[in-house]
Amino acid sequence: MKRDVLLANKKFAAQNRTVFYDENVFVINLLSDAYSGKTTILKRTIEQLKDVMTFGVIEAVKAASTERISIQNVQSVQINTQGACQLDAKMIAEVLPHFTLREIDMLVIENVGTLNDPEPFDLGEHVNAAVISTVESAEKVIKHPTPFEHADVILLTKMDIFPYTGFDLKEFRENVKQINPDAPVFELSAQSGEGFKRWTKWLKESWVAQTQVKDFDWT
Ligand SMILES: Nc1nc2c(ncn2[C@@H]2O[C@H](COP(=O)(O)OP(=O)(O)OP(=O)(O)O)[C@@H](O)[C@H]2O)c(=O)[nH]1
Ligand SMILES: [Mg+2]
Repeated sequence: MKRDVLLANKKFAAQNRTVFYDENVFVINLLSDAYSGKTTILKRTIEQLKDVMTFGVIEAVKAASTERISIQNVQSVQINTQGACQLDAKMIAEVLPHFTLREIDMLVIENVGTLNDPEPFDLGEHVNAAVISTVESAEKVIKHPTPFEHADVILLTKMDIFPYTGFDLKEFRENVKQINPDAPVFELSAQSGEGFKRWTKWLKESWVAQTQVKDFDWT
């Protein structure tokens, strides 16, 4: 059963990857527990890079009543997973026709789900970003390692309140090194903007490396 689900997902993920390649869209998948700070990171990232590239957003929610993301000049679509804890590649494939993809450089997918979940489904994305905030526990990285093990990049957010939350930064850094030593880690505050210069630079470089961006102005 599980194998069938994974096989079906693989087919749609490959299909999505082909679409992203053909349309030259760079895709990032944000994964975290509820309220970690995905939407706030997404908005600040777009704000910071909007003069350099164009964005699209897929926002996954578990309930129909959730307010939609609205960012000026950004195409966005909301997916209601009807309670499902994570997006799968078919859900993404179904909404792609709602976008004018050739006008989008970077598509940001805000996933739903908890970090307790099994291995995240491949959606056809280029970058998997696991997000954790300083309101959570540094232990989570080893207690619920799957999303961190599979991450291409790890974002620790809400650094502005880190002095008050008791979050053990040293333990977090050690745990990340143990679980996924190759993943770049960015310590951010989506509220103050701390760390965003480095994070958006990394994102731009990944975009350039993985798509056919031409005449890119590095200034
Ligand atoms: N202090 C502080 N608060 C933040 C930061 N980022 C987000 N928040 C707050 O944390 C709460 C959750 O942020 P969201 O960005 O909505 O988190 P989310 O992961 O998108 O939440 P869901 O989509 O509901 O799972 C909000 O009240 C934000 O204002 C940050 O960097 N610092
Ligand atoms: Mg959100």
